[in-house]
Order: sequence, then structure tokens, then C-alpha cells
Amino acid sequence: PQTIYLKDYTPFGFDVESVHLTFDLSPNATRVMSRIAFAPNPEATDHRFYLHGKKLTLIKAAINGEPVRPEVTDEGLTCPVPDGSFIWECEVEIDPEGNTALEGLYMSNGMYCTQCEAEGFRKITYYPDRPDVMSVFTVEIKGPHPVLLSNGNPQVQGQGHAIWHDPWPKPAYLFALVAGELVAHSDSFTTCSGKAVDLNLYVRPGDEGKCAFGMEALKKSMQWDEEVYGREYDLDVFNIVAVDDFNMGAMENKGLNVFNSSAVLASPETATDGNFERIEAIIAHEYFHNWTGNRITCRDWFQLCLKEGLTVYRDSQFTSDLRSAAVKRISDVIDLRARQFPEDQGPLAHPVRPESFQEINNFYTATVYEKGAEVIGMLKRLVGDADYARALDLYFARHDGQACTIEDWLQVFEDVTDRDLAQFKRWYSQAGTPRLAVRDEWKDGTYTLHFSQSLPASAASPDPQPQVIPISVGLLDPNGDEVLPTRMLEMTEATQSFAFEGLAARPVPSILRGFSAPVVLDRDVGTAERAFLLAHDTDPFNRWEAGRALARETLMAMATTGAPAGADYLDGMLAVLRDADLDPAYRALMLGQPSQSELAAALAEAGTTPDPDAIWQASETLALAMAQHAQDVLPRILAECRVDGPYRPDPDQTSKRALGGRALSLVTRLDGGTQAAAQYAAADNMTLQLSALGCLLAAGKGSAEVAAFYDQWQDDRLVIDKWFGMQIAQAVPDKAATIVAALTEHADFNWKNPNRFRATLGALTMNHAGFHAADGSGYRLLADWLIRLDPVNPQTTARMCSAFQTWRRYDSDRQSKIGTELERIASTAGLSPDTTEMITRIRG
Ligand code: HT7
Ligand code: ZN
Repeated sequence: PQTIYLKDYTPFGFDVESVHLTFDLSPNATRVMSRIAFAPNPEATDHRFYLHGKKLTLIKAAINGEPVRPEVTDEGLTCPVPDGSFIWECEVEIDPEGNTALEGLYMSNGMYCTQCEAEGFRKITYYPDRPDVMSVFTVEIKGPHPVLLSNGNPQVQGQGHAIWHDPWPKPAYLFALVAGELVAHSDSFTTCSGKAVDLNLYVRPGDEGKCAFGMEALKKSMQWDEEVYGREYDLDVFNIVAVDDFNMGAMENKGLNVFNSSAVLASPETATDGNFERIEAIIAHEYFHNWTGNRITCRDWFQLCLKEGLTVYRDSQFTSDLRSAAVKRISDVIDLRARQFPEDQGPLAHPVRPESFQEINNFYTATVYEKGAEVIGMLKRLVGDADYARALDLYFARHDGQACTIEDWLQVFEDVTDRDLAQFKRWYSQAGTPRLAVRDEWKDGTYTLHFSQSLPASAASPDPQPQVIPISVGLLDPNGDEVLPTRMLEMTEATQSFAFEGLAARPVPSILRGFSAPVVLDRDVGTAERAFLLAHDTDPFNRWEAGRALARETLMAMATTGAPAGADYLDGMLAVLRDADLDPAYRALMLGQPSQSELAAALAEAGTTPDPDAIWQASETLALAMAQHAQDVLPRILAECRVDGPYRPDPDQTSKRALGGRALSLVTRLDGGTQAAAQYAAADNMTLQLSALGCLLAAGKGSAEVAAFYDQWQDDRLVIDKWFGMQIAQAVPDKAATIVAALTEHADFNWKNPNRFRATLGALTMNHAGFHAADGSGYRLLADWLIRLDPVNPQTTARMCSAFQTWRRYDSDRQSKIGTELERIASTAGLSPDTTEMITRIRG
């Protein structure tokens, strides 16, 4: 496979002035006719004519109406072209039904749909398939389907024929086409300048009852982007289509978003509160791309974080505004530590803006997305809210209609603030998670914090330099009152000290409030100080962080020395649980234990080889100890969390069900499942039904409910994904692989559907002790299925290889078993470039 480098970027030799596409749809032989107006690009030096194209059968081609015979390879074609402007026409044939990779034009349950990001358009027709080539598209569709959709505004909509025109120049990756027997859930939105926009959510017949929430989320997103970022929608229609076979969550094609059905369809009976929240966030994310991604796009794929980091940041602001900001921040940090930290600290580490890649699909990572969003959050913290808003206004004004770089992005901040952001830019170019060590000193009324930052050298960043780290700090006095409200310290040196004068007593510091930078904080803190912060910190993030650290430390001791559950942790949590002034969702987060893989990482970092069985045992023991410690208050909590009235996925009800779910899982450890069985039997919504089922399975019960659940929901594919996933999530370690193997024999295990594959094999990788079973059964099973899926769907296969990225943490026996599986995958004949790249990087 070929490696592509950021430093080698050159512009394409031609501008594309217009694109006209005609699709004659047929499952195995769709004809695509293109008519493209090219003109020499005055900014380019290389004017060779090269068009990307993959898995296309070229029928004919012509330039200015004269037939030509291009030189065709597996990757594209070249052809001599006249000087000046010319019209390229060509006809190709493609096979949507045979396209199981779900990239390009493919079929899902009889419906045609497309996925072109990043490089899927080249599987539809010959084209300069790169994001810096932007053009105006007109698309004509012929096919016997009631619904024929593409980007932009409809011009003709007739029986078996439609024409769409998108007036906004766009790169090919934002092209979309959908055709099928679909029904629309429709609404409208009037923009701030008074324009009416038709909104449609297209779904398969039968799914109409699962659209209302997604539509409301869309309207809220449109309103929010006008109010907060001043961004108005720019077409007459906005369409969303739900498809069952989809490699990721959703795709922001201009005016025609395509969604994984799991990321948009929801009803109270079939979707959990977590599903509703995820849907709201993804709808917002894709909608926000209309400005950050579509109107302003990326010059090349190395700049992916330009649109993804910013759009994740924007969707997190949206969720914070609509729901609880503290809960959102804590949830985001939990997710960052679970997915991005292991990536940044292992063999797959890469900068937020990578400098090379082989397969771009492998770089849609937690680093590009989530760390990319953290970098934007830091920039906002450093320049302040007002200058952030001014910089964004300038960004939209200056770059509308352009394909941009991180340099363009930082330049608007430099222009607005007069700051030099050269050092800040290292967040984009250096891989790895910085460690921030802190030492404190108290003398004569002055309290000093001494920080030192370090970034381990890695292959991706061999000579790391100090970064700009915004450190939010507050100080509490020994009574728990705040003596210094949150202040932002700007660290730029490798070591730096900050003094606070005039204090009456040695304060307790609350450092990195709100998780103000994506770093690992190293500070020797005693249990008593953590318990103090858990009780008194006014910063909700750091208060949660103190509880998390207590949990982590007690679990590490329990897993390695068999120590009993820590009293500070149990008492602190009980106080939080009892505190009715705290938001129930926040209390629910507090009660959550660190994941077992987080504990494995913490042990490895501390120099101890993690034992997955011991970690699992410690987690079980701590949960039981917590249940016993809280047994007197649990009935009251369960009663407080009961929701009367019809189900609503709003913050108030969701919050109560979150805490109720935690309380039920503790109660189940004491009553063996009596109350969980009652909740299961009475549940009238999926949140309560599924949480009760989870509790029963965790208690080794629930086989009748598992069967009943299947009977009840066998016709609902999204609920059956939950049925697969829950049995695996709750499997005890030594049975996990056997349970997964049995489920892969189930008639409903459609392994070519990415959602079902993830619900099954993905769930195995999330069951830490089950996946890492000492006999290697988890590793073997995953490798078997990755080898089987790879020729069918390389993108999903390659993504799931990351389950092996932490392999060097474990004991030599497990390492050797994983090594054997990695070798087996690597030596599979015909392995895709996607999976080859991932396995090669993971093996190191
Ligand atoms: N921009 C999109 C990223 C994407 C994608 C989506 C679906 C299937 C394949 C995909 N490859 C890349 C989604 C987003 O970040 O909003
Ligand atoms: Zn995105």
C-alpha cells in the first residue's frame, strides 16, 4: 500500500466548473453518465489530467463530444486533454447490490444509498475525488422508486424521474443519492431571515412512529446554530434518510444527511434514554456540518480535524446548553479516556492532524474527533468567549466556499487576538497525551503550584516540545470554602510555577477544573484530600474526579493485594447518594465505577501487569460493598427516581431513570433480582426494560426474560441488536466467548450488517475480562470473525482491530496469544489495505 504525506500536497490541475450526473438505477448494472466542465486551474503547476475511479466498468468516454480511449488502471484513468476548458463525458456501469463494503452506491434492504466520505465517490464515476475540488452538481435519477433523492433543491419530481440541483459548490465526498420505497415524516422550519425550509425524515414503511424525536432535534439544532453561531440554513429542503446498513453513525451530505437507523429512529418502547441523547447529538452534529465541513470544507484529508474537531466541539456545546453541562463534560471525559487516551498512548498514536496515512478511513479516530474537539475547547479557554465568537465570525466570512487548512483556522484567531499561536499549534502536530506533574509548596501565606509537563517521545513525535496548557485552578480553605474562584493559568514552559499570595491557611487545590486540558495529571494526593474534594469542591467536574480517583485507587488495591473496599470511597459515595440537592444524573455518574479497561491502563501505568480476572473480581466486590453500605438509603432513592406520567426523554426524567438504574443494580446485589424482575414485568419503556434485564443477567438470572424479550421484539432490528449486546455485556468472563460463539449461530446474526456485527463482536471486545480470557478464546473468536468480515466490509473490520491496540499491557502469555492472532490476520491472503494498515501499526 502507498503512503500519502501531508507535505506532498499539490492542487489539482483543473477546476471543475459544473457536474451533471445521470443515474439509470438497476441493482447489478446501474449506469452513471457524467458531463463535467473542466478548466485549467491557474493555481496549479501540474496540469496532467487524472481522474480517480475504482470498481467501475467504463462504457465510453468523450472530450468535447469526440470519443476518447483513456488509459485505465484499478485506481483511475488518464487521457490527453486539449489546452483550455473542455467538457468531459463518460458512462460507467456499477454494481450496487454487489457492493457490500457500503462505500460508493450500494443497496440496503432494497433501497439505494450512497456513502462517499472519504473516497467513495470514485466508486460511482471517474472524478477528481479530493475535497479541494468543489463544484456545483445537477443530478438526474431514473428508477422505478417512489422516492428519488439527491443533494440541494428538487427541480423535477415525477414518476420514475427526478432532477436535483445543488447551488452550493461542494466536494464529491458530500454527494448523495437515495432511492427506494420510503415514507416521509415531514415538518418545516422558518429561518431567522424568514425563509421556509421543508424538513423530511425518510424511513422504511413501519418506522414512521420512530421519527418525531429526530425531527424535533433537527429543529432545535437549526435554531441553536442561528442563535449561538449566527448560521442560517441555505437550501429550500433538508432531508434525512435512515438506512440499516451503514458503517458509521451518520453522514452530513449537503441537504441530504444519511443516517444509520440506530442514530435517528427512536420510540419510548424501543429506545433507551441513552439512545435518545445520542440521536439528539448526532442529528445536531450532522446539521452543524452544514457550515463547519460543507460551506467551509477541508483542503485535504490531513485537515479532517478542521471539520470534525470543530463540529464535535459545537455539538457538545449544544448538548450542554440543552441538558446538564456538568454531566455532558464528565461523560465526554469518560469517553475521551476510554477511547482516545489508549489510542494516544499506544501503537496507533497519531497527531490530531496526521502527517501521513495509507487508508484515510483508518483516521476517523477518537484523536481526530474527540481530541480535536478538546483542542478547540482549549483555544476558546485561552482567548475567551468574546474573541472566540469574533474569530468564528471571521472564519465564516473569510473562508465561506473554500477548502481550508488548520493554518487558515489558526490565522483567524491570530488576526482577532494578536496572539502568536505557533506553540499552541503543537496540539495539532504532536501525538501523545501530555503528563502534567504538580507539586505544591506553602510558605508565609503564599501557596505555590509547581508544574512540569512532559510528552513521551513516540514514533509519531520523536522530539516532543512543550505545549500551551490551560490549567483551570481553584483553591479551597480547610473548611471547604472557596478562597480562590476558578482562575486559568497558562502554562507554556516545560516547568512553570504559579504563586497565590495572602492566604490565611494552606489551601486545598482543585486543579484542572472542568478538565481544562486533555492531559494526565500526576499529583501525590492522599485519600483524605480526595475525600475532602469529593465533599466540598465547587467545580462539578473535579468533585466527580475526586470520587473517580478514590474508586480507582481502591479498586487497584483490591485487584492487586486483595485489600477491602476503601472506607473513604464508600462513605463519600453514600454522602453523594444521599444529597438530594444534587442532580440525579450527576449522582448516577458519581456512582459509576471506572471501567475495567481503565483500571488495566492505570495498573499498567503504575508498573503492574493487569490481571483482567482480578480486576473483574475487584469491581464485583466493590459493587457489593457499595450496595451493602448504602442498603438503608437505596429504597428511598428508588422511590425518588420513580417517574409518573408518560415517558419523555427530557433531562428531568432521564436523570431520574439514570440514578434509578444505578440504584437498581445495587439493590439486585442484595435481593438477587426480585425488584429487577418486578421492574422488567412492569416496564412500559425500553430504558426500564433493558436496565432491569441487565441487572437480572448480572445476577445470573433472567433466562426467562431473555427469551421473552426476544419474542416481544424479534421484528425490531434495533431492539434485537440490544438483545445480542446485553447478553454479551453481562456475560461472566469465562463464558463470554462461548456465549458470543453461540449467538453467532443464531438465525438473526446477520454478520454483514455492521450494527449486528458490532452488537455481537464489538460487545465482546467491551467485556474486558471476557475478551481477555486467559485461554485466548476471546482473541481467537474475534480474529476468526475479522478474517471473515474483511473481504466483505474492510472499513468495519479495520476499525474493530483497535480492540488489540492495548495488547502490550498484558502478561506475556496473553501477549503471545494476541500476537498469534495478529499474525494470523496479517497473513490472510488478500487482506484489505485497511486491515493490513491497522494490524501492521498495532504490531509495531
Ligand atoms: N463525516 C462523517 C464521517 C464518515 C463516515 C460516515 C458514515 C460512513 C462512513 C464514513 N466515513 C467517514 C460522519 C461525521 O463525522 O459526521
Ligand atoms: Zn462529523
